[in-house]
Amino acid sequence: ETGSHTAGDALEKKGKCDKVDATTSTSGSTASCSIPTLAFPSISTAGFQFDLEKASDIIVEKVEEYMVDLSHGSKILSLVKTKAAKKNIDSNKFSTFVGDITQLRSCGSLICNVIANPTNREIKPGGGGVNAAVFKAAGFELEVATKERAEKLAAGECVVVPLPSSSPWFCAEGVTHVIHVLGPNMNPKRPDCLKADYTKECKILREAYSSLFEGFVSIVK
Ligand code: AR6
Repeated sequence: ETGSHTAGDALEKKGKCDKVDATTSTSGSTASCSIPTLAFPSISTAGFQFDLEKASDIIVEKVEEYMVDLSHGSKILSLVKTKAAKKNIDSNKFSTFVGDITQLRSCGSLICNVIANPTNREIKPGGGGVNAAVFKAAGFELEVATKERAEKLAAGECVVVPLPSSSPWFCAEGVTHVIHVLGPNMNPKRPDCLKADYTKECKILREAYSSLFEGFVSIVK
């Protein structure tokens, strides 16, 4: 009963899914058990154009801090995997997976009931990437549940939103919670770009992962 077993099964099936990154923290669960499990993508590294080397350092640092298993995939995931191996992070507890984060169970045989969503400041649907996919999969129920808890996020913050059981995503994939998290933006075409001030941005990305993992811990408790 290990996370790496789960990740291995999933990796064999990845060809059926779209090739997008989804880093998953398995917390030691397998596809057949109900221990809360968090799936999170690499925050800020696509729409928000964060530097991959710096982002992968921060993911590994935060994963090590919060102890979670890494496997393989795209550039960001292979950077994370290599760096995690150098730090001897327990691969039974944290894995990476390449596939659509909204179809982890149906496409990857991964049970992840908590999904992290790198969102925008207004926590609104659309914009592309994970945020667009998550709001589409979860339906209007997620929009309503989100508005009840938060209107806006500052960079580095997150909000935990229980997903109503009436949501199609709850039924199809067993997702019970979404954690919206706002990462730092390095994309000049998006609002609030800090123009490659990486000292400040790295601090905010660290805060984003810390608040994400704290949010997950609050669900587990
Ligand atoms: N499943 C798994 N991983 C994905 C998926 C998916 N369906 N789609 C993208 N990725 P991004 P950001 C990977 O852009 O950089 C939105 O417009 C992607 O390859 O979702 O934090 C929001 O509204 C990358 O590794 O998030 C915000 O305005 C990672 O997920 C903004 O983009 C994160 O990419 C947030 O940008």
